[in-house]
Amino acid sequence: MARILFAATMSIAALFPALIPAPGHAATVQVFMSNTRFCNTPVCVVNESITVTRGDTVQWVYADPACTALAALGCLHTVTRTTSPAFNSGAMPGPGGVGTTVTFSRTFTAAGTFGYLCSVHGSMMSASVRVL
Ligand SMILES: [Cu+2]
Repeated sequence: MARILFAATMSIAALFPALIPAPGHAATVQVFMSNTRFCNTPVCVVNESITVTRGDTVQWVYADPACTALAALGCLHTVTRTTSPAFNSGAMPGPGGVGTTVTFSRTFTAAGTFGYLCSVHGSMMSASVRVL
């Protein structure tokens, strides 16, 4: 019975590799939001995409010290993808002062490259998550 179960599991893994979770521990990988960009370091200069492993969680961190809670529209951001797998942080206001962060997280379970943008700033503030 165990042999049959093992063989069946292996066949499913061979046919549908994207459905089988990657081995190892899932990680949380941060993407930072500042200067109307998404990037991999706390202070953004240009948009940067990120590569993660299936099962990992991406946590967007909005900690731009130039934006405070009552800042102008330019400090409002979203993390938005409208096609599958869709996700939307909703409006993320300014972090409310240095030392306070606003975050949004999503776990990626399927392989692929998933573009997203800030719905306030459009393509100027856009990047992608590549899931291996
Ligand atoms: Cu934005």
